[in-house]
Order: sequence, then C-alpha cells, then structure tokens
Amino acid sequence: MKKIMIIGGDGFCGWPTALHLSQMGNDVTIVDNLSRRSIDEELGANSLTPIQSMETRLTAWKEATGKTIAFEKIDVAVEYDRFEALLDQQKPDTVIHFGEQRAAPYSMKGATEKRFTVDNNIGATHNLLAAVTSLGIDPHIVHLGTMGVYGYDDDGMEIPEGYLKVYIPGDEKQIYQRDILYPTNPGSVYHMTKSMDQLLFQFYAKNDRLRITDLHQGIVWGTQTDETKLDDRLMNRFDYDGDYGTVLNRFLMQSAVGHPLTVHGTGGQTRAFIHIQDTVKCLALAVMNPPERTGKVKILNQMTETHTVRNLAELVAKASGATIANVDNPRNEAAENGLRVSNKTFISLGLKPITLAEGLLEETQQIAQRFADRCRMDMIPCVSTWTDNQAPGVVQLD
Ligand code: NAD
Ligand code: USQ
Repeated sequence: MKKIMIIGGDGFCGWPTALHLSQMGNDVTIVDNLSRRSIDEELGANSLTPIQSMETRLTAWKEATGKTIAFEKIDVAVEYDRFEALLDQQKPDTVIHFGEQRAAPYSMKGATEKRFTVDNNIGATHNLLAAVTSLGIDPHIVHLGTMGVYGYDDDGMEIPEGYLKVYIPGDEKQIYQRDILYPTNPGSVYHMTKSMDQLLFQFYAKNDRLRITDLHQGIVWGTQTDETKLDDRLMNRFDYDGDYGTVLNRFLMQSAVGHPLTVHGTGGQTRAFIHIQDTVKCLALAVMNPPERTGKVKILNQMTETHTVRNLAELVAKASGATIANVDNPRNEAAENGLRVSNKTFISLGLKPITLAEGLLEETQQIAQRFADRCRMDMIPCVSTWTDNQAPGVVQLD
C-alpha cells in the first residue's frame, strides 16, 4: 500500500485515477482548488454528465466500497504554505500532478487566460518541486504532460519517449553523441507550459536527485471507468464545449444531439488518443514502477492509437448517421500531418489498450445519448482563435 497525493483529483483524469488507486488499497488524498468547476461557471459551460460535489462523491465512494479518500481544497499555485504543510504532514510515497489548466483553446482566448495558464501551471509545478526539496522528503512525482510538446512533423520518424539521440559532427572527423530532451514545438500557450514544466523537472532531477516520471499523454476520450460505474454519484465529467471538449468526445456528443461534426479545416490533423480507462491503468503502472535515482526524468508516451480528425469524424458518422461539416480552423496548426509514436514502455509493462472500435458504441449509447438533453447548443462552437485574423469554428445551422 502506498500513500498517494493526487493534485487535480477532482478533474476528468484525476477523479477516476483517485478511485482506481483507492480501490487497489492505496491511501489516497485529493488536493484540488476546484478551479475547473469555477471555469465552467465563468464560461457558462457544464459537463454533459451530471457531476456531484466532492463531498457527495467521497460519501458515495465510501458507501460503494467501504474505502475512504481524503480531500483538501488548496490552490497549489498560490497557497504555498498550506500546501507545504500538508506535504510535510503526509510525507506521501507518490504525488501525482494533474493540477493544471489544460485546455489549449482556453489558453489562447486572450491575455487574461494566457497569463492565468502560465501562472497557474508553472506555479503549481514549481511549488511542488520547491516544497519537496525544501522539506527534504522523497516522493516519486508523476506528472501528466502532453504529446503536444513534441509538435507535429511529417517525415514518418517515430517519436521516441522523451529523449532524442543526436550525432553532431565535430572537428577532425570526430562525431559527438548526445541524448537530449526532444526539442519542443508546442502549438498553444497551454502546450507551451508543458514544455516549460519539462525543464523544471529536468533541473530538479539533476540538482536534487528527485525521482520524476513525466507522462506525455495523448487526447483522452471516453468517460467512465470500472470504478466510476459503481454508482451514478461517482460519474466522471464529460467536457463538450468549444474550449474544454476534446475532439472525439465532442463528435460523440454532436452526433447524439443532431449537430454536424465540426471538423477543423480538412481534418488532416493526426493526433494520439487513449481511453480514460487506459489512462487510469497507465497511472497505476507508473506509480508501481518508479524510476531509479538517476538524475534523469523518466518520460513515457501515454497513448494507444493515432487517427486523423477526418477519420474520427467518418467513424462516428458511419456509426450514427451524423453529417460532417468542415469549418474554418480557429487554430494555427498544420492542415495535414502524420504521426508515429513509440509507446513501448507501457506495452512492455502489460497495458492492453481499449481501441476505438471496441469503445465507441458503449460511449455513444451510455453517455452521449443518455445525457444529450443536458447539452447547451450555444456552447458547442470553438470561438477561441489563435490569432485575431482567424474565423471561429462555427457551423451555420439552418
Ligand atoms: P481537468 O481540468 O479536468 O482537471 C484538472 C484538475 O486540476 C481540476 O480539477 C482543477 O480544478 C485542478 N487544478 C488546476 N489548477 C490547480 C491548482 N493550481 N491547484 C489545485 N488544483 C488545480 O483536466 P484533465 O483533463 O483531468 O487533465 C489532467 C492533466 O492531464 C492535465 O495536466 C492535462 O494537461 C493532462 N492531459 C489531459 C488530457 C486530456 O485529454 N484530458 C490529455 C493529455 C494530458
Ligand atoms: N478539432 C476539430 N474539431 C473540434 C475540436 C477539435 O477538428 O470540434 C481538432 C483540433 O483543431 C486539433 C485536434 O482536433 O487539431 C485535437 O483537438 P483537441 O481539442 O481534441 O485536443 P488538444 O487541443 O490537443 O488538447 C487535448 C487536451 C490537452 C492535452 C492534449 C493532448 O485538452 O489537455 O494535452 O489533448 S495532445 O493533443 O496529444 O497534445
């Protein structure tokens, strides 16, 4: 049994991870400032699924399993002293860090959101690292990074797990070799904060010999996991609005409410995907396999398949009869790209991925159709644009 602190444990990935690790017999404490719920209020958005307050969630978990999860409402980026005191009191074996502003469109809305995303994400990550070193405690830190730090090139090279071997020609026929952090090429202010997180981790792993695992995760789809299905009060959130909704869950919801599938541009963007049930399994594998104290961050690619946006829309349209609308792309990104990714570590640790082909139907029927009447149609368009001269991703409905 491990003592595990989960920062951001009220969120889409954090909540089912907290339940899974608790179910496995670990002693779990959630730390969250509930800012994701406040941003929903600010935007006038909502989760498609009805989600309960943290108090009700934890009571339901106790009733369903007899297990207790603790909760502390702390802003890790701002309330440093309270956070440090909690770490000192708990001395966790593992800290999982999900606690960041994670929507690329939200991070590009304007100066307020750009500054908030940088201050919140870098502040939270650095406060964690500073507190751990100042207290002299030794938790394994597991951070949720993103595939988006690599950028999207299109020459067919497989993206390695975090590091790139480079050979540099020197003088006198000498070749130098370096293992460098893969050069980052973020596509939004949000993705840029994850690139900056990488440098913070690299420094503290080298200087203070912290044990850190950084998980470069692809786009998560799906809603429920084995544990969130135990009781309706444990249901996970499902974001569908133009800022926080991720592409596949948006398409599933759009098909359920009769909205055309909003493909940005040609839909030739290839992205990496993972089902939420596999996210939770990967987190458990990462927690159970901490790195040695090598002075180097352990970086794993947490994704299971790649698809183009166009291909996803076609799959969903075929299964549901939905129509596809190619809208102006509100983002500044390549219209077409390929993507090959190594995920060999999680596969070697025993991950058996859920594929889109298996999970799509269940997700459509049990979530998107069941809660379709909670959808606020005016929240669907992607109105946040990357530059001032771009058009939003709006479908003209009859
Ligand atoms: P989410 O917004 O649903 O959850 C994040 C949680 O962190 C929220 O509950 C929020 O209230 C909390 N939080 C944010 N800032 C905080 C702070 N300063 N102090 C305390 N709590 C704070 O996001 P998610 O989808 O669960 O993503 C979790 C992590 O995984 C993020 O770091 C994200 O970048 C990464 N990730 C997500 C996806 C995805 O598709 N959802 C894909 C790749 C990586
Ligand atoms: N897209 C559409 N139509 C839509 C919404 C999105 O075509 O209605 C397109 C976007 O233009 C983009 C792609 O789908 O090309 C993915 O967009 P997304 O919103 O699903 O994903 P993204 O912005 O990359 O962010 C999400 C999470 C983020 C995480 C990232 C993983 O919100 O936290 O880091 O996925 S990754 O993409 O691998 O970097």
